[in-house]
Amino acid sequence: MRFRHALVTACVLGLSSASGAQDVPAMQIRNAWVRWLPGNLPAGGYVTLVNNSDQPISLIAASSPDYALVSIHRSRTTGGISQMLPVNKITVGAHSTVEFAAQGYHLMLERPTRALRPGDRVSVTLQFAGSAAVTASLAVRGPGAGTEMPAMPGMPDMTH
Ligand SMILES: [Cu+2]
Repeated sequence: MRFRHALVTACVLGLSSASGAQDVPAMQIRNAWVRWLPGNLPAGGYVTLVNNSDQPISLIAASSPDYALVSIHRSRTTGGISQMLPVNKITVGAHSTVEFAAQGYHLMLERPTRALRPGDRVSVTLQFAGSAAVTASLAVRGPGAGTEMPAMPGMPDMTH
């Protein structure tokens, strides 16, 4: 029993040092932005989740005062057909990072509650299991922002 108690204490200490003593939050949000599309089309939201703690942390929900509907999606391309599927959670391993991307995880932001355009900022609150919610400010960018144009290393140099 004594051994078991010691283990629990160690866990609690580990958690608090990750978020308290060093002043580093357990979960940090970086590179937060939205690809705005015209005509009230759903916008894709992208963030990088940085887990500084010793435990896995799962993103389980997202909400925003700027969109009536926010969901967590994953894009998948199978047999040349791209589709988006809702995701229940995204688990970020201890001391790991998950980067959202057009061909991967994204937030689906629908029904904006105010007129938005590139240059604005929107606010999204991310709920985590076992960790405090984090509100991030996302930069609204134009439709062409962040498109993942593959580098073409095989292209011959056309200049002579
Ligand atoms: Cu989507």
